[in-house]
Amino acid sequence: MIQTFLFYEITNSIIMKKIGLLLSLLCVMALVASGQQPYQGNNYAQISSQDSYEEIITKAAHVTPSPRQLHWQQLELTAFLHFGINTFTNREWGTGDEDPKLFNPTDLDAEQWVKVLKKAGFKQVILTAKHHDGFCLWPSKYTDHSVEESPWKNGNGDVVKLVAEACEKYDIGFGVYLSPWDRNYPYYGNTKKYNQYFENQLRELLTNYGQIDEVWFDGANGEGDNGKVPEYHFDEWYKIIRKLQPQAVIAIMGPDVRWVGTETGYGRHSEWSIVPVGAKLQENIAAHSQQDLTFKPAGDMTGHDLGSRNKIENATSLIWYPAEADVSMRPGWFYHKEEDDDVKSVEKLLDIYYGSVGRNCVLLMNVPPNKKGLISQSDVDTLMKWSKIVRKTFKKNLAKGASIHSEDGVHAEALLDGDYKTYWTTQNKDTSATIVFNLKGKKTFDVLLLQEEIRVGQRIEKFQLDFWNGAKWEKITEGTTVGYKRLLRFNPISTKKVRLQIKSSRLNPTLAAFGLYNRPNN
Ligand code: FUL
Repeated sequence: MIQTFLFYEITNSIIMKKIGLLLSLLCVMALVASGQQPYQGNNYAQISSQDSYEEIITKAAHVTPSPRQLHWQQLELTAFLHFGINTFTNREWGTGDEDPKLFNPTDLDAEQWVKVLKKAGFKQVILTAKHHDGFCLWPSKYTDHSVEESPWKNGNGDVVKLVAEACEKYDIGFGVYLSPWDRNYPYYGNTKKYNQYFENQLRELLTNYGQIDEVWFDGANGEGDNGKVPEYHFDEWYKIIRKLQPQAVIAIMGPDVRWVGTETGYGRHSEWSIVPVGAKLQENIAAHSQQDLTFKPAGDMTGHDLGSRNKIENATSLIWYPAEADVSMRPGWFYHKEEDDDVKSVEKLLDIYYGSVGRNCVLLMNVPPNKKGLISQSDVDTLMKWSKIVRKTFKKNLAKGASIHSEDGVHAEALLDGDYKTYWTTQNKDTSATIVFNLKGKKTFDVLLLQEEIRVGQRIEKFQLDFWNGAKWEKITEGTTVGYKRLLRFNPISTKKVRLQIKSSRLNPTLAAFGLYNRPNN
């Protein structure tokens, strides 16, 4: 009986597994048949010397984000938490010889950090697990320069763990900042020893703290005591991350997310996510194309123009490499009491929001906890006021319910359905288009929102919004790139009819969303 039961159990579980497998196969087949294959992305294009100018532009129009880049882009708002030994020494860049005993937050509450940030609209947080001073916020087995040597919780505390757990509890993403520059490690100038040390610490972070969604490698760098800078084995580091946390994006000195180029929180007016790959990266990319990009960081990403036609026409290959705009809400990255009165104003933070999220970037805003181990109440108040205004502004799309006319356009209803996965596009060869919105009565608005469907590509190069003044069309505003999201502000307009002209696009344009909004007065 037992045997029969066991046999039954085993065959049953095998059958169940087979049924499960069959069902998933059927699902994939159904998706493929319906044209909805699981999204893969195509984030690299090789350009051959035979390609004509038009062919290069068409190739650029087909470069798209990898699934991890797409997920990251859709977060829009991520928060930086600069916290560490500098918080206690009142420095920005620690020297590495500070006494770990100085690290002693009296009321550290990682749940307060995460709750506040989530409430303010952030979808992910990145903690400075190790800054340039080499002081580890987790009890690393490989150094004494860590929380383990501090009086905090008698050396039994682990800030990385507390933040990781809080992120899981409140369901937001978690990332780690790990500075390649380490001013404490005694053999920093020794390439072999240092890479071994760094990789050991990277592995600790990627294995002991659940899911990691972003790994941030800072570009700031300096010499060790012997006057040498070790050669960083980036390829090895990337491999470790891809193996242990394949969903994580690698930012700044990494292949998935680029630094916008300033620490002001603003993107460019024309912010392209498709950029040429520097010649140095060439061999590596060619070898890894479409599999798992592990290439050396791109060269200078701080220029004024990174992805215009001028830039790509001479490129040898192109990649999807979107921008992250980092900025601190305080003058410094770490908390300093004397800066309490210089916290950025709500108006400034709003301007930064429009200048980053509204310019095809992800905003990475730094909110540094204080010496107590809490986000100061006045910072909390500023963040709450800021996020309330953002929420209020985008609560009601005043274009909703409009009747839409777009010659040669398909799926115009997708522009207003609030679903990013559906999109309007054109069928003809002409890459320009006009869309007219007959609003549901007269509306007053002062913000335009546009979103391209980046799973298809980033293509729009020039657009203009007009309104009907009762007798003729008049220009409200204009712009160049759109990308994942473009927001433009202008003086309030009251009208019953608007027109969006797409004047130039690299191929058929797409739009997943069109919105008109009215900013609240306070
Ligand atoms: C810079 C660092 O040197 C700053 O201290 C800070 O961490 C900032 C985000 O990146 O390169």
